Amino acid sequence: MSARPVVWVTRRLPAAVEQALHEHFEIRQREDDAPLDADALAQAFREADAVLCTVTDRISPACLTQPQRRARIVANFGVGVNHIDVASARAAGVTVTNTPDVLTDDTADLAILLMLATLRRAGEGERELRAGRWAGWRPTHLLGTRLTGKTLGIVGLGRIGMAVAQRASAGFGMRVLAWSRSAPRGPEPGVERVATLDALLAQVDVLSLHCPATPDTKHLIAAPQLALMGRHAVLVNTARGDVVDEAALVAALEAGQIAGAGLDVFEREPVVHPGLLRRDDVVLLPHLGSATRETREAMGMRALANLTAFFRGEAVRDRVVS
Ligand code: 8YV
Repeated sequence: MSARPVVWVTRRLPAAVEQALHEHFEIRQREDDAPLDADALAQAFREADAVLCTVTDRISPACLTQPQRRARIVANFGVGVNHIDVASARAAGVTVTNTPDVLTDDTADLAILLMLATLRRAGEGERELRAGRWAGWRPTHLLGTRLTGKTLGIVGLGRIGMAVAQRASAGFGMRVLAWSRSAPRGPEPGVERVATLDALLAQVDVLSLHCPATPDTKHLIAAPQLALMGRHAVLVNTARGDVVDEAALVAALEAGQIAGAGLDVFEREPVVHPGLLRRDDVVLLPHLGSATRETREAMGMRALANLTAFFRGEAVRDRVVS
């Protein structure tokens, strides 16, 4: 039997995905699901023809440019590739793929969940109830803010930004404004593009981030931008922690410059700024954007499809770097 390509799979994946991977490839994987450290990752690139990685793996130049590297493709389980040194991959001739489309709906759903949870004080209410502090219904108890009919500002109008826009406009009658560096991919029904980020910030009730993390978007939302938002406005981030200056966000919340935040991603995951942890006006989730059984399985199958196409010499659907 001809040798099957060796694939290092850095984390445990849904069972159906692992089974399908075993059918096509010789799999190297840790049993215990602990993330690989820098040395183990570099070794994986020496041992395997491909590395199937996730957001918890820092794919550094040391992995990609080492002379003993065997891997020719990095298949990312996820759409964001900010943890991969894409420039080094390009220079070294290593293909990088991702898993777009399949996680769009779940991530957009989670953004809406965070908008509602933040404005309607869901986290605060649940904490109160579980702590036995709920004294019963009263007309003025835990009053939040209505989402329906408000103005949403979207930063980054790609697939996920557009899916959030549709939900907000069709489901919640929101006015949807967007600022994006990318040109429209097609019609953008229900969305008004705004020329500058500053103009967007000044108008929003809810600001929702959907841009990738790149050197250009690092701390895109920092003290000056938070100062432009209204005191009633809330920030929602399901994109990447790096897009927001977390220390500036804490300062803005403490100063009452904005009303709250709903966050699924953080600058130093899994560490969360202590200033966020002690606030009641923020809702914090542990990077759950794509975390449904359906989507995690679809992401795995998409990564598998990219790998099989690559090793068959066929067109690879989701090439980030060729
Ligand atoms: C993934 C994500 O769960 O796809 C992304 O970019 O942020 C998440 O939905 C994560 O990247 C897994 O690697």
